[in-house]
Amino acid sequence: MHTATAFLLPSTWFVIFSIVSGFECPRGGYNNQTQFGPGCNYRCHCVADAQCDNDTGICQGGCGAGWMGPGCQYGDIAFKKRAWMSSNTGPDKVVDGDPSTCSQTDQIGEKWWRVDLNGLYRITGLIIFSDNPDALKGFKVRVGNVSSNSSADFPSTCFNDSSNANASEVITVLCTSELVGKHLMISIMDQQTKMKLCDVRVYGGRSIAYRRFTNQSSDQWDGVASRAVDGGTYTSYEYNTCTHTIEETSPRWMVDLAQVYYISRIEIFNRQDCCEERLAGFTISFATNGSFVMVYKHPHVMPAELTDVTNMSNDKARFIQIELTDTSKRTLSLCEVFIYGDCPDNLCGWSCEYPCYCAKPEDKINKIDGYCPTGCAENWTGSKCDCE
Ligand SMILES: [Ca+2]
Repeated sequence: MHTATAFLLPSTWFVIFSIVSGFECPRGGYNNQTQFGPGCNYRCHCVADAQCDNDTGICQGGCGAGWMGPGCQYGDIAFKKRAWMSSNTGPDKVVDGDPSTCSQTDQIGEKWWRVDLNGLYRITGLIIFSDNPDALKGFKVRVGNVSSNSSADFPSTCFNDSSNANASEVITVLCTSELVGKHLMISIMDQQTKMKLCDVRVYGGRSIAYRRFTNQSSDQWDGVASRAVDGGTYTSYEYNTCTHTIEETSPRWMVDLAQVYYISRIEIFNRQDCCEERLAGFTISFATNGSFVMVYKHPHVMPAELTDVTNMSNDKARFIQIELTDTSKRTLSLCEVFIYGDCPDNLCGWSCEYPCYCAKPEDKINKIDGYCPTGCAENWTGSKCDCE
């Protein structure tokens, strides 16, 4: 008995305490953000920064702009991207993160709405908000690689609503297979129907770096490594949310995600009050436990305020390092690093801590709860497909 008690981690006690007392996670991170979950180390993403459910992250008033999915923990890769529509009635209203603003096509010919994701993404699913679901009867979701108004340029089909079985004001669409592309189109052919869309959010992986353990090669001007995962995205150094090393050879910053994840996307916020050029040519390296392997090198030009890296040459990591590898002495400064990914195949949970064997593991978009939309793999049962 004594041994078992000794192995209970402090975070376990914390969870037990929360359940018994109805304890609500304190605000934390930069600017006292709302938090929840194991160890209160997850950030709520509710409309108006409302407090989410302490255990699940669910937001009563819905997910805030740019967020979606279980516990509002998944980033929306369509948010504020450039969009077009077959009748020009405000395609941007569909990617403004506000389900109360809608856009409708006219009734002639093929009706479509499309978005340029501005990068190559793996597309697994999306959520469509429409206040008139009948206006989506028979919709198709397709993915392509070129910017075009012709559905023929969207050769990969994510979903085909042939039966209109999904009629609802909020439709979760799971692609029949994982697709890779830069552009997404939603269209209907029914001549009698106008197409109306209020919001389209495309799954871009779950936010996994917030308040994780960080380290860097040196500190200067109080710019400690943890400032890059504190949730603060201000890009002026005076707001105390950017990191800063000394000027040195190969300055580097590292985060430990505490678990191996599939990594789909990394957003890096660069300093704007001065010195933007310092981040030019940065590299990203991944390690699962041993040595780092470089998966991305930024071209040697001044990075924008926000760099969205999606085309990495490897996809699994527990440790992620950002480094300036030139031979000259340089200073590394990062204002925030958002890392998006999900648990490896057949693992689910907040920390990927339990097995979940779905019929099609690549289709899984809710690895937090462990729900298998395609049913369980052979020989596995249970609501989470975790019983052999
Ligand atoms: Ca920050």
